[in-house]
Amino acid sequence: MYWNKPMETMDRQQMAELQSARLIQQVRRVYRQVPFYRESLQKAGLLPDEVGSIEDIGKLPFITKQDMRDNYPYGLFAVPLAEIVRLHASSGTTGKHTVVGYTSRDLGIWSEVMARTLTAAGASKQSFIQVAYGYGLFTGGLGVHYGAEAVGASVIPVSSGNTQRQIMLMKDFGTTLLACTPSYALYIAETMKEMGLSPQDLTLKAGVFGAEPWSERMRGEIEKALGIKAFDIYGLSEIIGPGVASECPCQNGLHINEDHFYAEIIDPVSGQILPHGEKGELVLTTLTKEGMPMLRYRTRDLAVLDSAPCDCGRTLIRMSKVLGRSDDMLIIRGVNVFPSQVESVLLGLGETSPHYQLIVDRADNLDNLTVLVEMTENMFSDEIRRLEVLEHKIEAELASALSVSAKVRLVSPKAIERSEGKAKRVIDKRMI
Ligand code: DLL
Repeated sequence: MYWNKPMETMDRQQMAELQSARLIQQVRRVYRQVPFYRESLQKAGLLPDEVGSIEDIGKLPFITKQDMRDNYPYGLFAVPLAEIVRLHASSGTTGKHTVVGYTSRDLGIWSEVMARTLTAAGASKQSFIQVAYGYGLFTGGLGVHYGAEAVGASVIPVSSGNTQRQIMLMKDFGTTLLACTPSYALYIAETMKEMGLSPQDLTLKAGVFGAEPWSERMRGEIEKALGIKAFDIYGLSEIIGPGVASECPCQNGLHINEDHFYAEIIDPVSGQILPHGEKGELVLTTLTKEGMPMLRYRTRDLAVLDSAPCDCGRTLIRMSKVLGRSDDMLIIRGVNVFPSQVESVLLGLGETSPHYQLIVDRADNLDNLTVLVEMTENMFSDEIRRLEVLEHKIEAELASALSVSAKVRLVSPKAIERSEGKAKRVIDKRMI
């Protein structure tokens, strides 16, 4: 059940020593090779030699997505371009893509951490792994692909989309592990039902889902609809792609591959490091990456760290599920609203389908929030009166959870556009 037992179960003291040695090396290297880091350390009045252990990490300045944009495309690379063997990019909602580059050693590390991720979800040489994350500049497809090959599983590189064919392949090829976004997993389950197939018609055992936030309730829905165990996997292109952290069978937090990625939680406003157990913004440092090292990257993802031992035997610290973003937060009539809060309310009530979308509009300088919620097939034939009662009930729950009023509109099944990648949860018309 481990891919790399010595690393995954390393004594904490030994891990700190390994991290210290790697950080010292990384800081010296970027100071020499990357003008951006040299300048930012100089601005902070810090010499590379003043970082003598992992405890000193707080002395280093942060790096942000804006810094990546400012250095587009190759300004943050720490090796000659001839050493770069792969480029990926993530699409931003604003402006340019952020570009990341890997050396061949970086690709080896990526395969290693993805092999750990897949092994923790039960994968082995016997597995058939269907990769339904998008292939291309997005890191999901190729990230899982190389990890699955490292494990020695049979990889089915189908990419996202063409859902009926996905299901046919799962059935005919005997897929045992599915990799895609959680929203696409639900869509696949729905399509399966329409095709008259049940989980018993397939050989699926597990799924590794990530790239977007999802709740415990949504996990329950996916596990039930597909008859599998659903594992949360976390990562971001800036750091490596998927493979930064992933769940073990205890499903109680995601183990961070700390020998390669050092995690801190900070207060998003003051930038102060917060103790384990407190919620804040996750900051990640790559300890081994050569192509584009990241020192204290502000992910904008909100999470909690937990260093208590885990029943699975891994000593790697765990991060909670991503609890929101410090920036995708919507401000509606002055109140901070996270789409994940709406999801918890809907799934908590359990009377509708889990598909929803927030629409924010502005009329007469006043923000209006409308939440579209899809009905299930059964509800569709219900009388209007009962549906109105349900709309009001959801509105009341939302008002108390969000501290801002929202109009709820039940829409027919499938009315909300499905995504084969990350779900689009918010349409903010105020921007236009
Ligand atoms: O989404 C990498 C990935 C691919 C992770 C496949 C897992 C599976 P980006 O496109 O750069 O990379 O987006 C990174 O997605 O900062 C989070 O906000 C969000 N995210 C990723 N995984 C999770 C997760 C990939 N498990 C951004 N839960 C991150 C919640 C996630 N949010």
